[in-house]
Amino acid sequence: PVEHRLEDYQSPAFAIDDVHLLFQLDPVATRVTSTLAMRRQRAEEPLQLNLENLVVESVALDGIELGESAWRIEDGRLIIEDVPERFTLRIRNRINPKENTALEGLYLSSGNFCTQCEAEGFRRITPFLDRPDVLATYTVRIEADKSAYPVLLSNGNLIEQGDLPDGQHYALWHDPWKKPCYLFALVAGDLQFIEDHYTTAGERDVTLRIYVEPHNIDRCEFAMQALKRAMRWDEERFGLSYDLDVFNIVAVDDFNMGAMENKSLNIFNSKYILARPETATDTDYEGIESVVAHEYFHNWTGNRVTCRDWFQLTLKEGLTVFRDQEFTADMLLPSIKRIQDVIHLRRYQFPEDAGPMAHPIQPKSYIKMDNFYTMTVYEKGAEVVRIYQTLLGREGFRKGMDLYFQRHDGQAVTVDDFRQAMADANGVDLSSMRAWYDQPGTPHVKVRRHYDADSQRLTLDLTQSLPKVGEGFTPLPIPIRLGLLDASGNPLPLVVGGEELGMEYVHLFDTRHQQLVLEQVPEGAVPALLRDFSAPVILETDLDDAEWALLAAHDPDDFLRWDALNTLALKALMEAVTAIERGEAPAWPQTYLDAVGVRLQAALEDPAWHALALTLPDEVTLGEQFETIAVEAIHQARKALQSELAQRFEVQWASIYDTLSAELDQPYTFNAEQYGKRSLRTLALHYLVQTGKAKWIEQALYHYQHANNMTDRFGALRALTGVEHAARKTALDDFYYRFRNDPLVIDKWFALQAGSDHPHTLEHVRMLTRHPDFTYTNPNRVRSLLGVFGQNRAAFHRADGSGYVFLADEILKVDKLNPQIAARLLSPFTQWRRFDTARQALMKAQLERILQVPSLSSNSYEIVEKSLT
Ligand code: HT7
Ligand code: ZN
Repeated sequence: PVEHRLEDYQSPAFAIDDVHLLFQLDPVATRVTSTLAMRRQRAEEPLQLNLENLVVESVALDGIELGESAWRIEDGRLIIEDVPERFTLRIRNRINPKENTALEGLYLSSGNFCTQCEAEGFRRITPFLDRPDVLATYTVRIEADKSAYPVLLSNGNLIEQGDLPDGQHYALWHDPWKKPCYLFALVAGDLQFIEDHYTTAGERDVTLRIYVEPHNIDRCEFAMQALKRAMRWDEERFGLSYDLDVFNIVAVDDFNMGAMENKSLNIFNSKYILARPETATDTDYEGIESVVAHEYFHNWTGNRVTCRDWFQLTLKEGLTVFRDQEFTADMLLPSIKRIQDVIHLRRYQFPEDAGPMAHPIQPKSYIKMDNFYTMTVYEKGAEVVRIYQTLLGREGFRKGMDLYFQRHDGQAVTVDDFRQAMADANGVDLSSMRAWYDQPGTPHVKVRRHYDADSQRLTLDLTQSLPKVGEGFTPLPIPIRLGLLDASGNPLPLVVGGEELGMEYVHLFDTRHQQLVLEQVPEGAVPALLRDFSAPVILETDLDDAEWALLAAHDPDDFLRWDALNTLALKALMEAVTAIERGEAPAWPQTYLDAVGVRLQAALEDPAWHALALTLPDEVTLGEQFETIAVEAIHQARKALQSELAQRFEVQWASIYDTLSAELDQPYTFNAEQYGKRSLRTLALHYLVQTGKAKWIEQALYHYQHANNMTDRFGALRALTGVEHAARKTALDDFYYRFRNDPLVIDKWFALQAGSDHPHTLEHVRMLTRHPDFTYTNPNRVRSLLGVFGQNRAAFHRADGSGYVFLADEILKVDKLNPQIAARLLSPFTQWRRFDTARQALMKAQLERILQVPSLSSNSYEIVEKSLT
C-alpha cells in the first residue's frame, strides 16, 4: 500500500473548470459520461486521472475519439500523455452500483441510488482529479426508469425535467458554486418528501425538503425544525446565510458514517433524521439536531471554503464540530453540553491519542484517508478551535472568522490560513498554536502549590509535558481558566503582580515550566483550575479529597463542579481497583460518599447536571488512569461502587424517582427540562435495580411496559439487561416483537445485548450474528452488534481470549464487504499493549493472524500494521 505524505503536496498539474455528467442509471450497469473542461497548470506533465472499480469504455479529446494507444490505465490512474493547454475531455465508463458493498461512490440503499464521495469515492464514479483542491462547476443529467426511480436529485438547482421513451425520465441539475468532487451527490429512488421554507437575513426564500422512504414520512419533522434552527443560529452567531434556493436532505439506511454535507444535497444515515417519541430517545433527538446542524454548517466551513488536501481535514471538521457544539449548547444547556463533550473526549479521544494510531490533528501521512476521520481530527480539532475562542474572546473569534471568509471564500486552503486569519483579525501573533497541529498525544499539566502564609502568596508551579512525544516536544499554548475559593467555598478575587484580575481569568501557560503567583490569598484557599475545560489536557494537581469536595460543592463553574465530583469518584474507584487486586474488599472514602449525599439532597434542583454528576466514570475512562488495565478488577470496582451507592442511598433514589415520575406525567417533548428530568429518573431507576431487590426489578419492568416514549422504555430495558431475572427476557422479547419492523430500534436491541455485562454476552452475540435480522452489509447493524461488543470491556476481553478470536473472525468477514467499517471495528485491538501480558499475547496473535490474510483491505492493513509496530 502507498503512503501519502503532507510534505509531498504539489498543486494539481491540471485544473478542471467545468464538469458535465450524464448518468444512465441501472442497478448493475450504470453508464456515466463525463465531459470535463480542462486547463494545464504545469508544463510537460501527462494527464493522470484517478479511477477505481470502473470500466472505461471510451475517451475523446476535443471531440475526437482517442485510440486505445493514446490512453492507458495504470495503478489506479487513467493516463493520457499528450494533451494541449486547454481541452475538453469526454470519458464514457460503466459502474456496478449493486455490487458496491463498500458504500463509496454510487451504490444502492434499499433499492435507491445514492452516492458517497468523501474522501475519495468520486473516482469510483468516473475518472477524475479526485482531490479537494480541484474546484469546478457541475451540470448533471440523470436518466432512469420513471416508475422505479421517480425522484432524481443532484447538487444545485433543478434546471429541467421531463419524460423519455420506454418509461424513462430525466432531470437536469446545475450547481453554480465551484466545488471539489467530494461534494458531488446524486440520489434516485422512490422517495417522498416533507417541505418547509426558510427566509434568510438577505430575504432569500429557501425551499427545504427532507426525502425519505415512504414509510418514514411521519418521522422527519424534528429534523426539519432542527435545520431551520441551525440556519437561523448561523446567521445570528456568525453572519452566515444560505446561498441557494433549495436545500435537500435525503435519509438512507445504508451509510458508513453519520451524514455527508454534499452541496445543497446532504445525504444522511437515517439514524440522524428519523425520530418519533415512540422510537427515538432523547440522545437520538440530540444527535439528530447536532448532525443536521453540523452538515448544514459545512456549507460555509468546508464547502464555500474547503481543504487544500486531506491533511487539512481538521480545518473543516474541527471547526464544524466546534460550531455544532456551540449550537447545541445554545439549544440545550451550555454547561450540560460542555460536560457531555468532555466525557466523550476523555472516553474516546484520549485513548486514541495515547495508542499506536495517535496522530496530530493535522496528520502527516496516511495510507487510507478514511482511517483519519478520527476522534482526534474531529473532537480534539474542535478543542483546538475552542482555544482560539478562549484566547481571543467571542468577539475576537468572530472577527477572525469574518476575515477567514473574506480572504478565502471559493478557495481550498490550509489550517495555517485559518490561524493567520485569526491572528491578523486580532493583531496578535498566534504562531505558537502550530504546536497543537503538529504533535500527537494529550498534554499533561502538573500543578504543585506552595503557600506562604506570611506574604499571603499562593505559588502555582506549572509543568507541561507531552508523554507521547517525549522530551523533545514543543511547548503548547494552554489556556487555563482559573478562579479561587476560600476555605468556606466563597469566590475570591484574583490578584497577580499587584493587578486585580477579577474573579476569574485565563492564564496562558505556554512554556515547559512556569510559576503563577497569586497574591492576597488567605490560608486554606483552593484554586479552581481549568474551568469549562479550557484546554484538552490531563491535569495533575496536588488537591486532596477535601479540597475536591469543596470545589464539587461550591465552584461557580458547572463544569468544574462536575469534574471535581468525577475526580473524587475516579480516585475512589482507583483505590478500589488496587484493593480488589490485592484480594481485599474495597473501602469507600467518606468524603466521596458525603459529597454524593449532598448532591442527592439537591438533585431535583438541577436534574440534568445531577444525572451527569451521579453517573460513575465508565470503565474505559477508569482504565486510562492505569498503566496496565486490570479488566476484571475495574469491572468489579465499578459494579461494587454502583451497588454501594444504590444501597446506601436507596431512600433518596426512590424519592427522586417518585417525584420525577409525577412531574413527567405529561406528553413527551424533546426539550432541555424534560430531557434532564428523564435522565435523572432513569439513573435513579438504574441504581434502584442495582439494589438487587425484586420490587425494583418489577418496577423497572412496569416502567418498561408503561412508557409512552423510547427514552423511558429503553432506559428501563437497559437497567433490566444487566440482571439475572426472568424480567430481563420478558422485556427483551417484548421489545423485539414490538419493534421488529423498525430497523433503527432493532439496532438498539442488538446493541443492548452486545454491551450488556451479563456473563454470557459473548455467547449471546455469537448467536445474534445468526439472527435473521443480522446482516453484514448494513453498517448500523454491524456497529450495533460487533462495534458495541468490541467496546464491552468485560465481554471482549474475556481472559481465555475467545472474545478476541470471535471479533477477529467477524472483522475478516466484514473486511471483504466494507473495508471502512472493518477498519473501524479493529479499534479495540489497537489498545493491546495496555493489557496484562496474557491478554497482550492473545490480542497480538489475532492482529498477526489478520495481517496474514492475503486479501486484507488497505484500510484494515493500515490499522493492524501500525498497531503492531
Ligand atoms: N464530512 C463527512 C465525512 C464522511 C465520510 C468520510 C469517509 C467515509 C464516509 C463518509 N461519510 C461522511 C461527514 C461529516 O463530518 O460531516
Ligand atoms: Zn463534518
